[in-house]
Amino acid sequence: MKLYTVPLAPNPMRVTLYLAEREAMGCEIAIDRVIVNTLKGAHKQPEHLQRNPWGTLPVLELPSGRYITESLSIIDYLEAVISGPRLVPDEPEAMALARNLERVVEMRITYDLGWYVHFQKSPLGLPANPDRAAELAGRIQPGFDFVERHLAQGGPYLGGPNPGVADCTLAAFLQFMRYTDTDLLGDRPALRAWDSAYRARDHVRSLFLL
Ligand SMILES: N[C@@H](CCC(=O)N[C@@H](CS)C(=O)NCC(=O)O)C(=O)O
Repeated sequence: MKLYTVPLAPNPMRVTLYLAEREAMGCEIAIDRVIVNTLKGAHKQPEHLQRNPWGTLPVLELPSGRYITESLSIIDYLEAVISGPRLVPDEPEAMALARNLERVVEMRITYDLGWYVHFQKSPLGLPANPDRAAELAGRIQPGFDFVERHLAQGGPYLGGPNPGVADCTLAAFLQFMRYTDTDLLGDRPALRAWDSAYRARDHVRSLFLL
């Protein structure tokens, strides 16, 4: 398998964090990583577009030669094919709650947060739009409130005692937020404590550039 990826970008980073979590759990993972230089526009060149017509990253090339082009689908596939301890629980209710949490984090926070970064200070050089950035910053706040309440009920990870895909997703996008030198976390002590503790762990610390 080959993972086409790029450092810092949040969707590639959520897969990187997912793999680091599985490795830390003792899983053996044989994946070649290939950096596609988005700063030089390599993701929009024919070589990458034949892998993924959307010209985005990450992309996983399967042993069959086919490609998976959505980060969450890549994670689902890796959950299925890499043996050993997994991030998503087997028991149906726990599985549904973990998947639900990940979807809420993505739909209520990280989707808008990604666009916030681009309108605030885009690493890809997209034009800034302070009004759109402010609007998105406001839209994200209820999602952060939800996570704050959620962590106050349990923790230390978003879904309880063990790291899950929701942690990988949120941590990846908070790093992306830091690229803008702005901080949208507000007065939310549980969320801030989770953010610091998640990034400080040995097997992920070196993966965070910001
Ligand atoms: N829904 C996709 C989104 C992928 C995506 O937008 N990736 C970004 C990096 S985080 C990208 O490649 N952006 C470059 C572009 O859209 O030109 C996923 O979850 O993988």
